[in-house]
Amino acid sequence: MSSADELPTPTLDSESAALLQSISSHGGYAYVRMSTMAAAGDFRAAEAAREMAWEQLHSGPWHSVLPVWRDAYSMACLHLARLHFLRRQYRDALRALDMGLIMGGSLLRPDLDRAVATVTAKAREDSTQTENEPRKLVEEMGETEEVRVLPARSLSCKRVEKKSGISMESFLRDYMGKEFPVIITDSMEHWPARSKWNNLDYLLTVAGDRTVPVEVGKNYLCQEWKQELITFSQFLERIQSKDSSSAVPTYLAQHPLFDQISELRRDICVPDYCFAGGGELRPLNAWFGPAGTVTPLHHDPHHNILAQVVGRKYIRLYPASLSEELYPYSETMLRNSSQVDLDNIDEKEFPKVHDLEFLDCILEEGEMLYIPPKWWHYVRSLTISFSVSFWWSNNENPNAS
Ligand SMILES: O=C(O)CCC(=O)C(=O)O
Repeated sequence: MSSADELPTPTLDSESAALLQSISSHGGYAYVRMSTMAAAGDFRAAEAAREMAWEQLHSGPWHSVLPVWRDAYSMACLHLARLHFLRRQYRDALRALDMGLIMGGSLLRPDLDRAVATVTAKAREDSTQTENEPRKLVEEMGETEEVRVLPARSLSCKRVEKKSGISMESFLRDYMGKEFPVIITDSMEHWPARSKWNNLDYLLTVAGDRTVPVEVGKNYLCQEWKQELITFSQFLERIQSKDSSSAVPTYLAQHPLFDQISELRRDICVPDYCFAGGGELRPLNAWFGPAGTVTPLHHDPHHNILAQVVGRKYIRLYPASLSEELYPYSETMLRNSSQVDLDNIDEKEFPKVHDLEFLDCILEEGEMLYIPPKWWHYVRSLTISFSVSFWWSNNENPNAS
């Protein structure tokens, strides 16, 4: 075996003894035994160790899981990935590494990231290149049929203003300072993502074998809604299939995809506007799905720039001052969501909603929408759509969550 067959894991090598000791002190003797055998090359033991850590992660509410078990989970994923890599099972290796990145702790994250880069490079080296015409994710878009399925009164009130060439000064004074929405039309031309993300082959090459969490169902307020872990290529297949705009879309929503897949992160640029006011940038989120995904009416505590990279979306906004009339849920977890289903308003139960004034828009490819903190927003994709949200907190209120 040459060193080229090995996945380097320097953090694991230096932290392993201390981590195993800590796991022992929390009663994880069986895990320690399996993990030690895995480190010596025992594949079954690696699977067993990962299973044991997985059980610990699911033994109670997520916030009460001991951090040491998250690191134990990453450790087992690294062992498994290493053994898959030796057998040239690159997809399996990537799956194990992604599970470690998504579910594991922070201690071994540098090793997981490094291993992803090594496995990806090796897999590409081994695969044969084809030079066909690039396949587009979204074809040329005209007026789409989905415009007909917009909520009642859509596009009948005031539209969000579209502006080009907004200076930082004007953004601060006229929009962020006044907490008023605006669409910026010309700030994304230089993003590599603008040309790359509509190319199916590019997406498959950089991310096809990576595992990502997706949401399946009408939206997160519905009972039948669930989350799944699938590969990016399975996800792309699903969103392209003819019935993808049916009642159960698959949505890669509010996921920090760019922390996980660095090649996609390199395709985007943080808009300068996000640094206006000296606040702190939050993790960037991806919103990628077929036509017909709906993010129901809700608000967030942060400033937000929602950048539309591929496809188009309908967005409706109500100011924070109308919260009372939008019937927020009373449960703590859902207090930022409205009970009103804009696609099917129950006027008897929610009589105040119908006549409320709102702002709305169709956010086109290459445009960015500024959504001020606490503004209610409803979002529906009209085509296959890939957006990125940039949240940042105010200087005065960095801990808002
Ligand atoms: O694009 C979406 O579906 C929702 C985006 C959103 O809610 C946000 O950026 O806060």
